[in-house]
Amino acid sequence: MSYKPNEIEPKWQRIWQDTDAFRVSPKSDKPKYYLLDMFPYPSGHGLHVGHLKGYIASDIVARHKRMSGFNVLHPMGWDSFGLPTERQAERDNLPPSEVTRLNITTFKTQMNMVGLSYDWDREFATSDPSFFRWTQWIFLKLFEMGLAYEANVPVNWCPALGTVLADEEVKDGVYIETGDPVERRIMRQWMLKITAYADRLLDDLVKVDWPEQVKELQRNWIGRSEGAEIFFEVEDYGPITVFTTRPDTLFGATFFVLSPEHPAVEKITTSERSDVVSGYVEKAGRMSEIDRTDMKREKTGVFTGAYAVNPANNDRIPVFIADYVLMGYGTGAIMAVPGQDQRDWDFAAGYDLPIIRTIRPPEDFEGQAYVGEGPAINSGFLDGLGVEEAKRRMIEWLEREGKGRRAVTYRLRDWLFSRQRYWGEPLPIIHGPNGELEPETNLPLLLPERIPEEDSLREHEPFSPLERAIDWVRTALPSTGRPAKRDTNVMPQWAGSSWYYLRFIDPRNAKTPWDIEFEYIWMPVDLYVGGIEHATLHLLYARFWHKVLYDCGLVSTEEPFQRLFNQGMVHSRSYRDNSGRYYYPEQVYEKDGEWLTKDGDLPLNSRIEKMSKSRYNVIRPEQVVEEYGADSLRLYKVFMGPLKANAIWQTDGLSGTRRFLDRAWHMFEVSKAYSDIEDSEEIERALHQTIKKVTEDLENLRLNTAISQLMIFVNQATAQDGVSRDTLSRFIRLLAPFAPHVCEEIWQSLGNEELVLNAPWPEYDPEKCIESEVTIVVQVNGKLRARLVRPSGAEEASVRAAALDQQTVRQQIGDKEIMNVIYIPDKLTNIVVN
Ligand code: ANZ
Repeated sequence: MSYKPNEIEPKWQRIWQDTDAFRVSPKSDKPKYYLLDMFPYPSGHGLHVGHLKGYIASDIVARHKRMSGFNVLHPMGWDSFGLPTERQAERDNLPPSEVTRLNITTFKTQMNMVGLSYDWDREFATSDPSFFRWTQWIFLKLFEMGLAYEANVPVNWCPALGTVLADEEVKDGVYIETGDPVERRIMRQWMLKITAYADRLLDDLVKVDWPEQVKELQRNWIGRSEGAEIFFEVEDYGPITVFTTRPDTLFGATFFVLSPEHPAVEKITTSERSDVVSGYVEKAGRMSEIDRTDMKREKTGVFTGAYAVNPANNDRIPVFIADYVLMGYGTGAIMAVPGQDQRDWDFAAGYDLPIIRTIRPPEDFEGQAYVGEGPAINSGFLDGLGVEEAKRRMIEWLEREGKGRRAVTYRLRDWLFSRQRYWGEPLPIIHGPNGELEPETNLPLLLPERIPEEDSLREHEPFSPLERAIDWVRTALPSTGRPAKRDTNVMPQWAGSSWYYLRFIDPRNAKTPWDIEFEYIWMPVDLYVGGIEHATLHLLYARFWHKVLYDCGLVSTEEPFQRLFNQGMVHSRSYRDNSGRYYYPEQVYEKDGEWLTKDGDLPLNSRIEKMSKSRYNVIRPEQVVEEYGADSLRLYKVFMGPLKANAIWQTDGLSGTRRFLDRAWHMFEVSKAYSDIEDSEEIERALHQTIKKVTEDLENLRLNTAISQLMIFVNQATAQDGVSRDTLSRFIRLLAPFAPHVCEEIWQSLGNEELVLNAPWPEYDPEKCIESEVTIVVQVNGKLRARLVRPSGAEEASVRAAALDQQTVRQQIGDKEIMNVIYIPDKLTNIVVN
C-alpha cells in the first residue's frame, strides 16, 4: 500500500471535526498555553500559500504543546470591518455583511484544508454585533476617562476614498493600500489620547519577550526626547516657547523659526511681510510631513519681519517661518542653532544668517554643523563644560531665572480614531443641540441597514455616508429627550483588533466583554505569531487599550502579548513586460535563460518579489494540496529556511518533502512487515538524539532544523530495514505536529485508539544521546601537550576545564596570561598565551 494523502487527509479532518478534537475548556489541571495568530482580514481573494506560513508554524507549536501536556487555547477569527469589503460590496451589489460571510467561508475552508487545529467554537468576526457591541463599550470607557476627545486637527484627507486616514496609513503622500493621493486638511475628528500612555508603552517593553527589532521600532515610533522648553520674548507680542534637546547650545541661537501653522504667525507678521508670509503658509499646507522633513530637501522659509530676544545673551534675532518645523512636534517653534544643527546650518547658509559655534569642533572641521561632543565655547558660564554637564547647568539657570524648564517631548501623536466610511463600528455618541456629547448606552449601536443613494448632501464634502441615513442620524438626547444627532463617524479598522484576543477567552459572554475569571486563567497570550508589518500600528494600539483596561481593573495583566514571533515573508517569481504589465506563470516560458510570453514571444523581466495578487505570482493552497497533499505543504512551508527569514517559494521544493513522507510511510510498512524487529544501538541513539533535537528546536521555533533531524532519522532507519514498533511509535509522535494527517493514519494502524494529537510527547534519555568517545588534542600555542578522551559532542566549557587541568598544560602556561582559547568540537583545543 502506498501513501495516498488525498484519501487520508479529508478523512482525518472530518474525524477531528466530529470529535471536537481542538475544543478547549478553561477547567483543566494542565498548565495553560495561549497561542494566537494575528487574525486575517477576510478579503475577496482568499488565502495564498504566503499567508499560511505563520499559521502553519503556530499550528505545529500548538500541536506540540498539547502533546507536551498543556491546555492550549488556539483560536481563530476575522478582522472583518474595512474598506475593501465595502468596495467589494458596491461592486457585487451585496450588503457588506454578506460579502464578509462569503469571504469567511472561503478562508475557513482553506484553513481546514491544511489541518489547522483551531477551536472553531470560539470563532467570531469583528463585524458581528455581538462582538462590536463591546468595542463600542470600550470606546465609551475611553470617553468617560477623557481619553477620547474631539478636536480640529490637521488630517490626511483622501479625496478618492472620501475619508481621512491615520498617519500610519500614509506614506509618501499616498494611501499605502491603494496608492490614492492624500492631502492635508484641518478637520474635526475623534482622537484617542495614546500619548498619555507614552511612557508606560515605552517602559513596559522590558517586560515582554519580543524581537529586539520590534521593540526598537516601537521605541522610535514613540520617540521620547528629553530636553527643555525655553521662552523667547518676541517684540511687540510676548513670549513664544520652543522645545530643544540641546539647551546647552542656547548661546548659539542666531535666529528663531516658527512652523507655518503656528498660531502666532499671523499676529507677529509685519504688514510689509504679510503677503509673502501668507503665500508661504498656503504652500506649506499642501505638503506632506514626510516631504517637509526630508533632510535632503533644500531648506526654505520666509522672514516675518519680527524679532525675538535670545534669553541667554539678549541678542535680537530674526523670526522666520519654515516648513521644516512641524506644528505637531514639540511646541511648533524652534531656536535655530546653525553651529550645531545641520538643518539650521543649511537654512542659515541660504539666508546669510550668522553662525556661532558653541561646541569646539576638531581641528580643520569646517563647512558644516558640528553635532559631536566637545567643550562648550562662546557660551558664557558654560564655557569649557561637556555637553551633558552644560545641558544640566543651562536648565538649572533657565529654571532659576524663570526663562525655561526641563521638558520631555514624544514623536507619538494622539490616535486619529474616526473614519468617514460605512463598514465600521459606529461611534456610540450623541450630539446635543448645544454641542453637548452624550454616550449611547444602548449597545450595540447597529449600522443603518440601508444608505440612501448619493444626493445633494454630497456638496458638503467631506462627510460620512452615514449622514445620508437621516432616520438613523436623528435621535434624542438621553438626558433630556431633546432632539439630537448621532455621530456619523465609524471607527478605524484597528479598533476590533485592539482587544479581540480578550474576546477569545470568553467569546459567547452576553453580559460582559469577558469574564475576569477567564482573563485570570488565560492571559497573557503566551505566543503571538504574525508579520513584522504590525510592529508599530496594531501592536502599539493593542498595548495601549490593554493598559487602559488594566487601569479600569478589567484585566490583571499589564501587557497582552508575552512573547512575539514574526515569521518571514514568502516571495516568488513574477513576470513583467517592459510596460510594467504582469503575466501569470502559465502565460510564460523560458528559452535560453530568457523569459518570454507564450503568445507573441514578448521578452519579460522576471524577478523574485513578495507573493501578492497584484504581482500575479500567487500560489493558492488548493493547487498544492491537490497535487502533493496538505502534510507535504505544511512541511515545505516551514522547511524553506529559518521561520523568521524571507523565503522563496518553489513548487518543485514540495517534491522533496513529499518524498520524505513517502519514505516515512515506507519505513512504517517495512516495520509492520517485520513486526519483531529489534533496534540496533545506533538506531536507539539516533532516536534519542532526534527526540532531543526536535523538542529543543520546537521550543525555539527552529522548525526547519527539526525537520532536517526527522529526515536524518528516516534515512538511518531506512538503511536498517525498519525499526521496532516502540521506536516507530515515538517517531510518529515527533512527526505528528508537522504532518498530522499521515501520522494519525499510522498511529491508528499501530493499534492506538486515541488520536495521536492527544498522545504524550516522547521523552529522551540524555545518556542514550551520547555518541561514542573521541580523542581531543590539547595544544598550547600550537604545540601538542596532551590528549583527552571525552564523549563526543561534549560542551566547550567542560573540555576547556579538563584541558587546563592537565599537568603538562599547567606547566606550559605557568603564570602567563591566556589570550585566547581556540576550540574545534570533538577534535582540538588550542590555548594561546603570551
Ligand atoms: C536647538 C538645537 C541645537 C536642536 C542643536 C538640535 C540640535 P528630536 O531629537 O528629534 O526630539 N525641533 C523641535 N521642535 C521641532 C519641530 N516642531 N519641527 C522640527 N524640528 C523641531 O529633535 C529635537 C530637536 O529638533 C530640537 O532641538 C529642535 O532643534 C528641533 F544643536 O533645538 B533643537
